[in-house]
Amino acid sequence: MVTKQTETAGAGTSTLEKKPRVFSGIQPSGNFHVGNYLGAIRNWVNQQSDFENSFCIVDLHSLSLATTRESMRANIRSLANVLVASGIDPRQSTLFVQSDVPAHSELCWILQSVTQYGELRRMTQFKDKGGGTDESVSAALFTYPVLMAADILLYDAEYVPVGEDQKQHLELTRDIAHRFNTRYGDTFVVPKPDIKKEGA
Ligand code: LTN
Repeated sequence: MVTKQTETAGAGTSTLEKKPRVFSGIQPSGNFHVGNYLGAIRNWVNQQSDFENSFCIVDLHSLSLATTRESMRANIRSLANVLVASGIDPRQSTLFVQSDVPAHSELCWILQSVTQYGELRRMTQFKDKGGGTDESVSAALFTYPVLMAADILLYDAEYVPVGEDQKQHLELTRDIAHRFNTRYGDTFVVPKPDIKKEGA
């Protein structure tokens, strides 16, 4: 696991701790269960003091499957409640809703220009949800992994806690970051997955 970096400033009168940045995303899909807690949230809570954390309720991702305005609103609110009740401390970490920050959508568009059609078509989660066979799935389901890349790259995150199911998306994020940096100059931190065995 990652160790903290400690920087000593000046003549040693003040010590500035520079913690690695971590970005975590969770969908307000309305089916929060104990598995989410054991697999992800518990770890998020436990490593709050070791990292500079952003916890994001990714409502724009949830729009990729049909929903209603009422359930979206209710799900965002109840997920925020669950996260705070589980021990995510807004004084220590940043907890926010994705759609409140327009830069996620903006960067998503820009990153689409360095993402290949074939890369997205090969995503197993896209195929599992009917992509490639069901012509009526949303285009957002197709570009979903690019929005996820935007989430992560926007915050210079070094680590992203992910389950096995999101490993392929994180690989793509790394490829996109690397391709952008090669084409336009060093811009994005290339993030690493933080995969926990326990609860996976
Ligand atoms: N795709 C993820 C949710 C998610 C995410 C992210 C996770 C959206 N953006 C950025 C980590 C980092 C999921 O369904 N679990």
